[in-house]
Amino acid sequence: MAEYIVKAKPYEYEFDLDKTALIIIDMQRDFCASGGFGEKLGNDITPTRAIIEPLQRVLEAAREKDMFVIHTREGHRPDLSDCPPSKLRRGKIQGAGIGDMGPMGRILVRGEYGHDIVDELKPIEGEPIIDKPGKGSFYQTDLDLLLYNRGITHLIVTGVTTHVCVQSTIREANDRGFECLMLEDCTAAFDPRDQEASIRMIHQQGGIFGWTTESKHLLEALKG
Ligand code: TIU
Repeated sequence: MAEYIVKAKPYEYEFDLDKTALIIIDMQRDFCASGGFGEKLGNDITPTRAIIEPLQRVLEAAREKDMFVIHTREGHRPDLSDCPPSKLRRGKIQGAGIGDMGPMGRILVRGEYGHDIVDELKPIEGEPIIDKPGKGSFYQTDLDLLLYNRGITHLIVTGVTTHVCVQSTIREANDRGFECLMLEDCTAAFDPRDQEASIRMIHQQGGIFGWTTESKHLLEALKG
């Protein structure tokens, strides 16, 4: 019998604290602040800002329970040598320009102000930050190793954007055998249609990629 049981779709999600990690994907100023990559792609960033508050509550609860917390950031070396030419090219077409100067420094470049995580969700000591060049958090990172070494089998997945980096990460995790629970109100897409479709895609077919729920159900379970 698992330590915690959470009301979720398509059915209850069960987990043990010491085998579970909270992963917070790309809550960077580049996706959640004015002038960043998200906005340069032509999006309204209201939805990505709106999840900061519920996510703070989940982060606080996870820290209280000593749950393993991992943060990720999407971005590249200053010389962009780790950015595929295809990604650079398509970024430019949409006017976003990875590596171009914006109001928060060079877009999606490591070390720049815009690339860093928003103040409200700042990592604390002991919480690894995974710098990733792609959308998925496993691709060309040591995330797998960190999880394996801690004996993590379950991931509670949050962050932005649901249909891009969150979904890519859940799909990668699913193929590696992790049990993923995505928090619907702690993930955001710029377009509500993408949010809705992403949620359905995760939990359909008996949980083809995992489970989804609202953060209140996780918080209720943790309070126990
Ligand atoms: N474009 C978009 O919606 N998102 C990204 O490029 N990255 C993440 O989702 N983090």
